[in-house]
Amino acid sequence: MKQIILALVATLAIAPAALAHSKAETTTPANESTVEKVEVIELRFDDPMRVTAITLTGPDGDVEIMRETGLDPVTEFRAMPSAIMPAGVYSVDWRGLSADGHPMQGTFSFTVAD
Ligand SMILES: [Cu+2]
Repeated sequence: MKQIILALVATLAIAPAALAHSKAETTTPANESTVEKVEVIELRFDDPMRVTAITLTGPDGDVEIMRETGLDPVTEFRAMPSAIMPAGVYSVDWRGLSADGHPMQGTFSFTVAD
């Protein structure tokens, strides 16, 4: 029994190395960009990502966003701000599970112009 467990542990330890974890390739708005307004927030991944949490923080604190993408792994995640976003600097923080099972997180920021 102990040998079986050790073999299983070895398999689990090696398997993720064969697959690279997914990462965010590009976002909308683009990182460090300045935009007139924000109609959609998109994250594009090189491999499917299950986005488990996402927050949008602006000059007045957290902005509520509505997910269009559910909890399925996707290469393109979409959400919409639920209110007009006043001018200022915003950041998006997300967490997710990569296709290889690794927990991932990322952040990007942009400016909404006056
Ligand atoms: Cu990984």
